[in-house]
Amino acid sequence: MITLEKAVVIIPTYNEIANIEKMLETLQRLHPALNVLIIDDGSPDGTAAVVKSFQKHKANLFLIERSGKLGLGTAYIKGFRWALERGYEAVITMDCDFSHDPDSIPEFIAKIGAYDLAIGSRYTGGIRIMNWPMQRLLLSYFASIYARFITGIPFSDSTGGFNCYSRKALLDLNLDKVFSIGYAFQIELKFKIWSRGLRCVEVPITFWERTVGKSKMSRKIVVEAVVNVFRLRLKKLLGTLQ
Ligand SMILES: Nc1nc2c(ncn2[C@@H]2O[C@H](COP(=O)(O)OP(=O)(O)O)[C@@H](O)[C@H]2O)c(=O)[nH]1
Ligand SMILES: [Mg+2]
Repeated sequence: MITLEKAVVIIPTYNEIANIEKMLETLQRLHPALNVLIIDDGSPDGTAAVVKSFQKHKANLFLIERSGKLGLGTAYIKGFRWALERGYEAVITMDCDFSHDPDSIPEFIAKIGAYDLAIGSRYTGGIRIMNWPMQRLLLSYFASIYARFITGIPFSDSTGGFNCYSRKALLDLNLDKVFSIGYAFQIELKFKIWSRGLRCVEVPITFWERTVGKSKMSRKIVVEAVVNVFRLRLKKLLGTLQ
């Protein structure tokens, strides 16, 4: 059983001033022993400054600052390397906007050991997404179906961002070869871990649309996902998936 001291939650942030303080307070209240790493991409709204002031009274809160908005995928890669260097056994990925319920974190960590990847799924046994516009829901739902159809990945929610990786999964992955920059990153990692024969499990979650701040979803991110799902399939067929 992995303890919270051996786990870290990585939260990428871009302009999350409306959420960051509440998120840090919530994590401290619910799971004080859990390590927290914020990866901020130079948010013009001062998100990083809030993290720094919080660091004065939370020793296990860490911050990596990057110079500009470089994408969710590259932020996580940076965080994964950081976590591996420090010997953590479980790494949780979570958004800063309370779409993912921090209460569920221990449930994810408890799966690691028996599994190498715990996937938060909004679509097992029904759809559990609150307050998303129908358009966005359909986009996400069909993105998962599309990824499953093209790549054969057996998960009901391949685009979700609330996941937990074992140290072994991150070591097995060739982090240098991850090519997705935006949200396609979520599909790429799940596909690669599953393709390597590592043990994966889906954990049912409820997703709540953010109540404050803005989504960073863009057309560019969608196009990247459509193209990269094909690239994954092709690389596997050609035997060049790394
Ligand atoms: N560091 C970093 N964080 C990002 C970037 N894009 C999005 N995020 C963060 O990733 C999480 C998910 O993004 P969000 O805008 O909520 O996307 P949505 O939930 O898909 O609408 C949030 O915590 C964002 O602040 C980025 O380019 N860099
Ligand atoms: Mg969000």
